[in-house]
Amino acid sequence: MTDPLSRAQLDRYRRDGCLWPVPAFDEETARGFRAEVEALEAAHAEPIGGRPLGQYFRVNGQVVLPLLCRIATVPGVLDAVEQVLGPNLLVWSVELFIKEPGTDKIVSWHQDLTYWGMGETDEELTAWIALSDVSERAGCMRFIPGSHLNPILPHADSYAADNLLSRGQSLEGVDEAAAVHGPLAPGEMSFHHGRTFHASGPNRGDDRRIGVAIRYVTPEVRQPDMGRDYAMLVRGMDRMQGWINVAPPQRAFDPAGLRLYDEILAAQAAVLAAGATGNVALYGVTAEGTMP
Ligand SMILES: O=C(O)CCC(=O)C(=O)O
Repeated sequence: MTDPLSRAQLDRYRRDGCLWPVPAFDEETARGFRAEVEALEAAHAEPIGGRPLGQYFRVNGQVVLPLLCRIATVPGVLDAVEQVLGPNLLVWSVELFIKEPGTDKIVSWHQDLTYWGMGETDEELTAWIALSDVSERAGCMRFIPGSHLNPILPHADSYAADNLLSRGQSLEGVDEAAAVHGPLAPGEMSFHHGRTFHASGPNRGDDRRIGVAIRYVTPEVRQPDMGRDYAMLVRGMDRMQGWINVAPPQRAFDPAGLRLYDEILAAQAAVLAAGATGNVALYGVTAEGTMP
C-alpha cells in the first residue's frame, strides 16, 4: 500500500493542526454520495423516531444511517487517518454541515474539543469531506495554523440563529489576519485537530455547500467528563475497552439504531450542556433543520 500522505503533509499536520486538500475519493463518487444524501432529504420530510432528519445529520448520524458509515470507512480515507492516529480507529460521530446558497449560516471560531468530554486529547482528528464544491465563496472552513498548540480556551455562548453550532459558541479575540481558507473540490477532504481554531462564513455561491465531518478517535482516548462514551470501531482493535462499542446499523433508521441514537444523545447531553448559560437541546434542530 502506498501511504496517501507524504512526509511533508504529515509534518504540516503536526505543525499546523490542519491539512488540505487530501484526496478522499473521486468526483463521481462524491456526486453519488451527495445524491444519496439528497435522496434521504427527499424521502424524509417528516420526522423519524420523533426527530427531524436534520437532527440525525447533525450528530451521530453513523448510528442510524449506513450511508454515513460507508463514507466513514472508505479505505483511502482510513489509510490517511491511520497515518496520523495509528492502526486502531473508531468513529465517534459523523455529521453533515450543509449551507444552502444565499443563506447566512456560518460557523463561529471554536475548538471542537471544548464540549466533547474528552479533555485535551491529541488522539482524535476530524476528516471533513466535500460532497460539493466548497470554495471560499461557498463558505469553506478557515483555520488558524498552529492554534492546536493552545489548551482549550474559554468560549462564549451566543445562541445566534445563523450559527450552525449548538450553542453558537465562540472563541473571542481570534487574530483573523492569521486565518487561512481551506477550499475543497468535491471528493477532497481536510483534516483538523480538535484544538485547532476554525470557523466558516456564509455560502455566497449558487450551489449547496455540503460537507461530511467524521470525528475519528483512538482506543486511548479517555472521557473524563463522561465516564464512558460510544464509538464505532472501523479499523484495527480496541483492547482498551474505554468506549462502548457501537455496531453499524443494518438499514436506515432501524428500530435498534433509533433506540441507540436516543440513548447516546441522552448520555452526551449533559456533557455538551455543561456550563451553558442558556437552554441547550443537544445538537437539536428544528423541523426546518436549523439549530434552535
Ligand atoms: O462546516 C463547517 O463550516 C464547520 C465544520 C466544523 O466546525 C467541524 O467540522 O468541526
